[in-house]
Amino acid sequence: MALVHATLLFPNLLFFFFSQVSYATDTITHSQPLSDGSTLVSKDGTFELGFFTPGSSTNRYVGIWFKNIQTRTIVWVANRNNPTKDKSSTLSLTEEGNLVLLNINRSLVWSTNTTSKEPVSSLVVQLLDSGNLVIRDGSNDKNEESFLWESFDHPCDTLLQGMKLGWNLKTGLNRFLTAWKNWDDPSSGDFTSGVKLGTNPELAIWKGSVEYYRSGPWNGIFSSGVFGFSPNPLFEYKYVQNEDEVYVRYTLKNSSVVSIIVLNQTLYLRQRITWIPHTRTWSVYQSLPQDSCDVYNVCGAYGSCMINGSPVCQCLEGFKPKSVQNWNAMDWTQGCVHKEPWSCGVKNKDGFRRFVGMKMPDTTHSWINTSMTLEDCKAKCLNICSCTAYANLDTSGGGSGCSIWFGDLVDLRVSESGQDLYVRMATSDTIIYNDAKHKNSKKVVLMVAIIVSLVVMMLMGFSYIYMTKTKKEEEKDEGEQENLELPFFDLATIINATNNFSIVNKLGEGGFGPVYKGTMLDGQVIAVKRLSRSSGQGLKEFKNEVILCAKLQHRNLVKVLGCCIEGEEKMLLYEYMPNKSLDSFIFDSVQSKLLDWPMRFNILCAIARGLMYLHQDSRLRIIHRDLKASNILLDNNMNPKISDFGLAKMCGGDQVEGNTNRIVGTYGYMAPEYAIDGLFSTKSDVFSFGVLLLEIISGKKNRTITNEGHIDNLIGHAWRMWKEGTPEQLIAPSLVDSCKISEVIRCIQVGLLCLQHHPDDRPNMTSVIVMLSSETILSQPKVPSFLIKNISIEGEQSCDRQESCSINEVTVSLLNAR
Ligand code: ACK
Repeated sequence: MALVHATLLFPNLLFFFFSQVSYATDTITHSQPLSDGSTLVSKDGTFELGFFTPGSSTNRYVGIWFKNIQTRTIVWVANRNNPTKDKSSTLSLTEEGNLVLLNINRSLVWSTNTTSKEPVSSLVVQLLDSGNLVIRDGSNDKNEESFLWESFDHPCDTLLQGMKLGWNLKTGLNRFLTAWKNWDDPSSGDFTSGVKLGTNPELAIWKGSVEYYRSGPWNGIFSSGVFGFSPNPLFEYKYVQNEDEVYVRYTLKNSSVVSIIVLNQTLYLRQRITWIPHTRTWSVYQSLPQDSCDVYNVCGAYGSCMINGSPVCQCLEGFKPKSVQNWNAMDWTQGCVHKEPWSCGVKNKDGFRRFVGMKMPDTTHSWINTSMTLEDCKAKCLNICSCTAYANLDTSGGGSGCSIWFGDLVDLRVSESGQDLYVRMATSDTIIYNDAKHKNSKKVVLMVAIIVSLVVMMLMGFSYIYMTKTKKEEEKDEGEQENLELPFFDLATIINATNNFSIVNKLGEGGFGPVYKGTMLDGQVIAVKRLSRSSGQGLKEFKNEVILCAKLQHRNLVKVLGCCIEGEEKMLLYEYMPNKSLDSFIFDSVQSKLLDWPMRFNILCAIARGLMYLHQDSRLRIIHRDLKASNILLDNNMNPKISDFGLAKMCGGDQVEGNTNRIVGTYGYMAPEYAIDGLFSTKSDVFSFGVLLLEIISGKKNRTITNEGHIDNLIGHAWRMWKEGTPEQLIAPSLVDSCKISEVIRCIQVGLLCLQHHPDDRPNMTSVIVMLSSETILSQPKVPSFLIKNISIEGEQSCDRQESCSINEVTVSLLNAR
C-alpha cells in the first residue's frame, strides 16, 4: 500500500464486451433466476452483478463491478476458475438454498454450496450497497447482518471497504486475496495476500507457497514495515485480534471517494487505488512492496536492508557477514553472525543494543505479552537463552507490551515507520544508551526521515535489484507482459478506438512512428503512439518508456494510460492533449500570436518544474535526453506536459551522469559533451532547456542561420545580442506588446547560463526555477556552447520535419564563439 505514483489502470479494469443487458433486478429468488444479459443491482446503484467477458478472452464469468465507473472495474468473480463458454447460463437459487451457476446444458459450473433450513420461498439473493453478494432470509429484515452465505467471505483480488482480510478462528475460514492469472483471465494467479497466523500475526504476500513480503506485526497504528499510515483523510485501518477472529479491514472516511485495494500480478502487487472521476482513471495511492528492501529476507539473518545504503544490505552493528566473500559479491542470503559469541547462562554477561527505526523481524518464532513493561520484557528476554531480541508490542501512546524473538532475526529493514528493536549482544558489544544518546538517535531518525522525504529518489540498492529485474525482463520474450506495470490493452480495442488507424485519426508522425487519436468505448479520448516496425525504437526503448512512465506522475509530464504489445505491434496510449505540441505554436507565424508572454512564461516555468521532478523529485533520477519543443504537449488550458520518454535514461539515485556510445537525441538541443563524447547528465537536459527557452522567447528554431555574414545558430545569435547589450532584439515581435522587457531579459540570461559549455557551470533545474521566479541577482553568463550541424547526419530518421527529429547518431562540429 505505498509508492509508485503513475496513474494506472489495472488488470481487472479492462474493457469488457457485454452482451445486451435486457433488464436489471434487485433480487434473485428461487422463482426469479438471473440469466446472461441481465444484471443484479445494489439498492443505491453503486454495484452491479452480471455476466462478463474479460479482455480478449471468450470465456463468460459472473462478476461484480462498480455500476457508475466507466472503466469496468471487476471487484469479485464467482466462477473465476470455471468459466462458461456460452451466453445462455443462469444464476439461480435451488430449493435447498444453494446459489448455482448452470450452463446451457444445465450442468453445474459454480455454486455457493449452501443449504438452508428456511423454506426457499423466504430466501433472497441480494447485492448489498457495500458490494457484498449475500443469500439471506428475506422475510426477516431485522436480521440484516445474518447471511446464509456472503461473497465477502470469499474475496477475489479486491478488498472493498468493510471486507475482512483474515481468519475466523472458530470456523477456520481464511479470507485472503488472490491475484488474477493475467489481464484476460480472472482465474487464481500466483500471488495471494492475507494474514499470517502466529503469536503475533502479520499481513503477508505469498508467491505460491513462498513468502514474498510481510508487513511486520500490527503495532497499534499499522505496522512497522509499512509507510504512509499516519492518520489521513482517506481511510482508516482497523485490526482485530481476539479468540474468535484475526483480521484487518479499512473504512473510507469520505463516502464520496471510491478507493479499493487490489492484488495485482505485477511488480507492485498490492495497491490502494482511488478513482479520479474527472480524469476517469484510477490513481495509485500506495503499493506493496514499497521498494526492494521489502522483498522477504533480502539481507539474510541479522542483515538489515537500508534503501539508501550502498549496498542496501548491512549487517547489524555487532554482527559480521557469515561469508565475507558472498557478502562482498552482494549475495546476502547467508546473512550475518555475531562478532562476539553470547555468554548465555552467565548472569549479567549479555546485554542489548538498540536499533532505531526498524521494521520488526519475522514473528514466526516470537512471543508476546500485552501488559508487560519494556523493562520486564528485557528481563524476560535475558532469562531465555534462545531469545535474540525484544521490543514494545504496541507503539501507540508511547509504547507498551512486549514482543520477544527466538532464534535468528530475519527480514529486517530500516523503515520510515519503524520502531526500536533491542538485539541481544555480548556485553563487550553492548551500547547502553543514555538519555542524550536517545535524543540524538531520535534526531538522526528525524534527519533520515527528512532526507528521505526530500530526496525521494531511487537509491542505489533498489536500482541494482530493479535494474537486474528489468534486465531479466528485457531478456524474456514479449509475451511476458505481466512484468510491465502499465495496463495492457488488446489490439482489437485500439483498432476499434482509432477506426483501424484511419488516416483521419492520425495526429502526426513522431521519430518512432505515427500517433493516432482514438476514442475508447467509454468515451475517453486518447492518443496512440504506434511504433513503426522500421523505427529506431525497438522493444528495448519501448519497454524503457513503459517502465519509466509507469513510475512517473507529475502535472507537467504527459500521462500514459496503458500499452499494447501484440505480435509485431507495440503501442503506447497517452492522455489526449488537445492543443498538441509547443512547436506548432511558437514556430508558426499565425499560431504564435495565440501565445502571449505571460502564457509563454508559465509554460517555461512549468516545463522547468516537470524537468526538476524528473531530475530530483521523482523516486528515479531520470535524464530525458530529448527535450525539445515538439516533445512538449499542451493541454486544454495550454499547460505544458513533457512527453516522449523513449530515449530517457534512468540513473541510480545518486548517479547524475552516464556515458553512451549510442548518441540519441535531436541536434540543436544537444549539449556538447553529449553530442561529442556521449556524456549525458541532468546538465545535458539543462542545456536542452536553455535552447528551448531561447526558442520560446525568439520564436526561432535553433538551426544554422546565416546572419550578417556569420554562420550562426540561435545560441550564437543570442550570445552576440547579449554581448552587444541588445538582448531585447531576440524577443519575437509578437511578444513585445505583452511582455515586461526586464523579465524576458532575465529569462534570456537564465537561458545563457543553462547553455554554458561546461556542465558544472550550468545551474540545476531547482536553481533555474528559483532564478526564473525570483528577483535574485544572476551571475553573468560566460560564452555559451553552440554546435553547428555538420552536413553529414548518420542513423535513421523517420519523420518529415527533419529539424525536430530524434536521431540515432549525429556528427557535429563545435564552433568557437566569437
Ligand atoms: O505537433 P503535433 O500535432 O503533436 O504532432 C505530434 C505528433 O503527434 C507526433 O508526435 C502529436 N501527439 C503526440 N502525442 C499526443 C497526445 N498525447 N495528444 C495529442 N497529440 C499528440 C504531436
